[in-house]
Amino acid sequence: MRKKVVLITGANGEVGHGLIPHLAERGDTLVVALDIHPLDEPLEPYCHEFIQGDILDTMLLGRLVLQYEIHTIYHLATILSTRAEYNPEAAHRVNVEGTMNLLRLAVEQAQWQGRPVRFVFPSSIAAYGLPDLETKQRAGKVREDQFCKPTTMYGCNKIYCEHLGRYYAFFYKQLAADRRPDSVSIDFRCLRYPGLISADTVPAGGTSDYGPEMIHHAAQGLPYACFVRPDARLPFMVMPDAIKAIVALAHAPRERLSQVVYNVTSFSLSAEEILGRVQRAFPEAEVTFEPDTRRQGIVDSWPADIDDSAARRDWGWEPDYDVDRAFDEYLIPTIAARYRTATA
Ligand code: AKB
Repeated sequence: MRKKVVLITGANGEVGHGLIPHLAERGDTLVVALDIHPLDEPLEPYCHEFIQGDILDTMLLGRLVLQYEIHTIYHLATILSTRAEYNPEAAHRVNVEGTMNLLRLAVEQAQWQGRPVRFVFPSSIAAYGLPDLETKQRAGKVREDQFCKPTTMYGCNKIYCEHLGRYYAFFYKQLAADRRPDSVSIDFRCLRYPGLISADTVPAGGTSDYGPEMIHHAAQGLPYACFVRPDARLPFMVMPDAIKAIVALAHAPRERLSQVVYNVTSFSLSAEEILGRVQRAFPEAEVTFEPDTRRQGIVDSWPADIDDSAARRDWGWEPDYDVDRAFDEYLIPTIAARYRTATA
């Protein structure tokens, strides 16, 4: 008998670090984790199996299917926005072809199992592309269907994969002779994250990274040159809420979901406002603003805030952390303790 499992790709990334312990501790599922990099040791006890490998390796994915009955996939593996600009074609391979491989695996699994396989996909505010700063300032909270003209390879990949998920869920091989209207497919669910900030990990290769980097540098007593202007504004969310959101969407009753893609957010802050909060906690913090016009351009094309009312209405989304609680009860104490322990 093949074991029933949840598959998590990109398991060693920031979201994986929060999601794996959370799912394992729920106790109702076995986690199989996949990442191109080795898994950090503290995550090992939470995984039924860790496989080091590439989502582009179709042989490896084929072996997985032989071994396990996968009922849910959290497809977290991705190359983030800044890194993707250095090698857009490689990013396309991982972000799009990798996602296609997993969608195909999910459809095959669903057909074998005779029931839909849940496919949970984190998209991002990078899926948006606002034409200029003035529009960004005027736009306010942006809905899922507005300004979807991304300027980055990562953003293009994300929005295309949102559409691919919808295609695989509802229209896959729609002209095949043996396709019946009730044929089993995937249950694709997607959320658009804002910039994420974790107390436990530092992101790599993103463009919203100045937020977490500023806090982590200050807590270690390291100088930080912020690569955006003080007035650069993005929506953010702390990692416990990111985990809460993805798990809540994954478990929401199917009949409650009126759309495929949902915005989720917690608070919106400018870089200067982040610095204010950092300086209150770490008065010695040495932060300068040295905007990189090209990375700044990407931030300027992303919305200052997003409208998550559909997620609130359909599946009861509500963040636990507003900006005060995020900094005062989660980020500052956890990050400060982390580096105190590291230097003790
Ligand atoms: C990035 O900056 O690339 C990510 C994102 C906003 O999706 N953090």
